[in-house]
Amino acid sequence: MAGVSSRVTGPFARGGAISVGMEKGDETPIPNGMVWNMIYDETATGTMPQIDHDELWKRVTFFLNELLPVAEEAGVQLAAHPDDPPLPYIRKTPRLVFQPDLYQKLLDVNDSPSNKLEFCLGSIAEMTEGDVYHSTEQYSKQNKISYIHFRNVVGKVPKYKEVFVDEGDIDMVKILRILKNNNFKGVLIPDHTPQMSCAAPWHSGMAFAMGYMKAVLNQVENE
Ligand SMILES: [Mn+2]
Repeated sequence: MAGVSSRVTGPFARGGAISVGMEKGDETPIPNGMVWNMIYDETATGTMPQIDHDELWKRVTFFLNELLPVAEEAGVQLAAHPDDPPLPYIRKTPRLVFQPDLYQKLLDVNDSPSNKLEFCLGSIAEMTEGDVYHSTEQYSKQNKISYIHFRNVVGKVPKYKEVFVDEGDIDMVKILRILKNNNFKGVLIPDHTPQMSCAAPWHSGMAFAMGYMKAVLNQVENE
């Protein structure tokens, strides 16, 4: 559980708006007594034992096979976010979905209708392989996208920057057209945003993203 790692903050978005990015991976091992950047045991010593990708996939397979029947019965969807940042290892721990095709591997573990994706456009665009439009087509066509993190970035790991939704590498309108074409009925949310220079830096960034989303949705719905 490497948590959020390897991030840098700076004036990376339009107008020098403060945002986050990545310059290089973090190779320091995770200390025992820590999970998701939180220390739960201050007396712990040493670092977490290392496992490989095979062991990670064995564990997630067990987890999904146990939980999915219960989720299905309860009408709940389990939606997997890709790794952020999408690198094979962070802090000496293996990562699960750091290339677009690994999403297919995750879906193929169990064909339950509750086994779905939290499709983060930013993280997918940061991946070194594949293509965000192809992935959107591939996974929306299978009706496996539960909801979408509708955000934009410039660059790929290990060097990228998060930017405003309308200034990154991804053509967001093209994404919406693919979703419309595949009859996507899930949810879009803004996810991260650069911060604006005002009393509510994050919230105004989110408001901008929401307004942009409403506008492009209207445009594509009326095409
Ligand atoms: Mn996300």
